[in-house]
Amino acid sequence: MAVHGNTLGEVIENDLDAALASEVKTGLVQTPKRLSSRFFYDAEGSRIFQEIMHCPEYYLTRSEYEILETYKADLLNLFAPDQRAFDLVELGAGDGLKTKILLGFFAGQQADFAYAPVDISADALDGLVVDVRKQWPDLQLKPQHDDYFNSLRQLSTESDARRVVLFLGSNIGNFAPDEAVDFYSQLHDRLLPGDIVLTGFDLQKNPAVIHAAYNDRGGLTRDFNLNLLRRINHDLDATFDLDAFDHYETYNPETGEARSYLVSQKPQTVDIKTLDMTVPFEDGEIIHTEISRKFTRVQIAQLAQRTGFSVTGWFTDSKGYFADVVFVR
Ligand code: AVJ
Repeated sequence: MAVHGNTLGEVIENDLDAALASEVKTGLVQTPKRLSSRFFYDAEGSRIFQEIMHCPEYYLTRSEYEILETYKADLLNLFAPDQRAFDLVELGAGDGLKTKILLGFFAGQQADFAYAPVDISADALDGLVVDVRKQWPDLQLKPQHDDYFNSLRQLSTESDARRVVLFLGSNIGNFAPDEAVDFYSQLHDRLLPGDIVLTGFDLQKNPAVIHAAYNDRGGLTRDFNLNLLRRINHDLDATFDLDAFDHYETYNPETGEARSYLVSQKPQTVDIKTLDMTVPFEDGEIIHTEISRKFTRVQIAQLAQRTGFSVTGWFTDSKGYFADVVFVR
């Protein structure tokens, strides 16, 4: 990993490029074809996601914003009942819009904490760092450009500070059920007794409300999904015709899974020049790109129990759409 003449940031960037190449190489020869949603977040993808968070159908952000605003004092009491120092590690921080509610309140209460945002998007992370430095110049800031699993390995248990891990925004919804169990098990291994994980879970509700959130009339979710093809064109010198694919969304209320697909609008072939690959598509053929899982209260309690955590706080918005849940190691 010690590559001379490269900054750490560039090395990680190259790892992520290599990861996209291997995802395309394996995902587009499978049946059905698939590409992981973790590759949505280049600069343009992060920008479109910020627009989604403001769109009328995407209730998740507003629900969680309400929860954090309403319960920020209760959360601080859970994180630092004894005024002890804590490290606030945020996985998938993005633009940190919601977290800033907590940062502002905690700073105002003179809480003794450092903020360590982690994100796979360098652009989102850079923006967040500039912003936080400007608003709270005295706040200790330890940004990390990485994916969730790598960042877990970096979770330091060297200092006496309690670790509080934030995993907000229903990012957990992108995991398959066994991946979620694996993720919390790994967190359990890395943390010490008394450490905390605060997770934002989108709850199962009227299926029409959920379906609309991923099929907005303004077409933002469509642009977000199609941006993955634009990114592959750009990063891997490919020839996807963005007008020849469309966005398709399903929500299955029996499984709690919203699924996003890209659908080929005609028989066509796409060249991926960097990988020396030609990919054929039939008319109507799909690429599966994302799962956004919705949870029941029972599933959340079981997830905690199976991975060795106790649930010590449970906060929901006034509509009961979303829950921010406190797990203690
Ligand atoms: C950022 C993963 C929480 O699944 O709701 C938004 C991403 N996808 N619209 C979600 C997303 C389509 C979002 N997460």
